[in-house]
Amino acid sequence: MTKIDPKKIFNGEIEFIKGAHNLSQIPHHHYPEFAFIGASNVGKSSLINAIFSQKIAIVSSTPGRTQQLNFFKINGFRDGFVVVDLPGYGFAKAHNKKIQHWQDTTFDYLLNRQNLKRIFLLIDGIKGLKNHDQEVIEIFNQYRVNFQIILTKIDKINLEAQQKCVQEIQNRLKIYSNFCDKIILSSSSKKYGIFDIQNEILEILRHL
Ligand SMILES: Nc1nc2c(ncn2[C@@H]2O[C@H](COP(=O)(O)OP(=O)(O)O)[C@@H](O)[C@H]2O)c(=O)[nH]1
Ligand SMILES: [Mg+2]
Repeated sequence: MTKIDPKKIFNGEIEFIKGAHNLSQIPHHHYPEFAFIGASNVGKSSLINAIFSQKIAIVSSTPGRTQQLNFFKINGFRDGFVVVDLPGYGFAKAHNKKIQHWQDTTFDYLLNRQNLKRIFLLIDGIKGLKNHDQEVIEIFNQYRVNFQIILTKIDKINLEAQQKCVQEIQNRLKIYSNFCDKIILSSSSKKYGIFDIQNEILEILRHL
């Protein structure tokens, strides 16, 4: 069992490795990876900032870097691990060639990456599971890729609505064998669920 210091990991040094526009630009390395994906505006940048102490998504939201796959190296665990901030989806249809291109690149990455240890799929707690989320889940299912759902912005909905949202997602997704049914409820603004996500990452690292 590897000894891990969460403080060192989640408050430690972060290094921007690369922004990839296509598959050939994706870095080759052996570090374990954790990817974050969700519709645009779901709260991805805010959540990543909350988990990793305000350093990552500043870079990701720099103009020109939002539509690429951003790779960040986190030190403090063996020789490090990598967080991947993926472009947001949810545009009406990928009518635009550029959007289609980075969506293809994103899925090529997600479906084929050997060292990808967990995909966190963010769902807006206010809106619930939308068709575009379901479409992403269908693709994961088709390729037998595991994912874990994080509900965001739960500070905006009451407990009853939170439970209803979780129940609804669980009912709709129980047919999928690759669905990790532990749904994490989170709020970046109120710092809910941040420890749960950090623990999820630590558990995976611990068992590598
Ligand atoms: N109430 C609330 N609003 C949030 C939360 N996280 C993000 N937001 C808001 O949602 C909007 C989109 O957030 P952002 O992190 O940029 O989303 P991204 O497009 O997925 O990266 C912003 O106006 C944020 O202030 C949250 O936990 N609670
Ligand atoms: Mg963002």
